Amino acid sequence: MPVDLSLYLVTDSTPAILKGRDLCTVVEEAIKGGVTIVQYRDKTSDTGDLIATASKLHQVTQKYGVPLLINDRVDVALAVGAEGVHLGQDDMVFEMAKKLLPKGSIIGISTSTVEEAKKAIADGADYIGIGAMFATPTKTNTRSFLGTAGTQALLNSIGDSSIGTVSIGGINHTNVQRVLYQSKSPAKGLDGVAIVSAIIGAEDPKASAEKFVNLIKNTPLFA
Ligand code: TZP
Ligand code: MG
Repeated sequence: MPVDLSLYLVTDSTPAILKGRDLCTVVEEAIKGGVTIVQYRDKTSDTGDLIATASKLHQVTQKYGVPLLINDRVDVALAVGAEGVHLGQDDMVFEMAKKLLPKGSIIGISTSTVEEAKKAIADGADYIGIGAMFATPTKTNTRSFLGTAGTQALLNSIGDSSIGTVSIGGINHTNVQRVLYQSKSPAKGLDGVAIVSAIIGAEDPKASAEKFVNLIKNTPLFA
């Protein structure tokens, strides 16, 4: 069964976003609100802490049957038995990750160009994260902002590939329908949106996720 990418939560542990709250509690609330997949992304913790947090998160996600992916770190995914990984262009190459992870693991790749997207498809990735959609304080080393037109152009180049697609970067309640609707290309639409601060940083992560679910469901032509 293909993975449900429709409301893809990416975590953030920085104080500006998490605001001293417990990450596992925030993620559990978000799942109760309708998040369909979770990526643990933590650019600062050391390996021991990454494994400890990933393991706790996995207990939460497993309770709800939601896949947990680990950003950057195949070793951490293996250590906690996560459902897969999300890899950027500078991380472990796809072939190596595929070889190391158990059969059936989910591998997603960050892409911001047509070439990167085509390579991910040729490799056999499960999905691509396309970004950044808009400028965002959550990730400041972004190479380019695609906007809906750039995202649509990239989707156009994908043709009839069955690879999953999610847009990431600066997506919130106000723009999510525009992102899904305006990015739709004749070749391919987006399968979902990846959100960090608009859910993790929300005062009520469950209510925020619920609102996203409703907006996504009611976006014209989003199937
Ligand atoms: N990759 C591209 S933009 C981004 C990542 C991880 C951060 C998106 O965060 P937010 O808070 O949803 O704008
Ligand atoms: Mg990375």
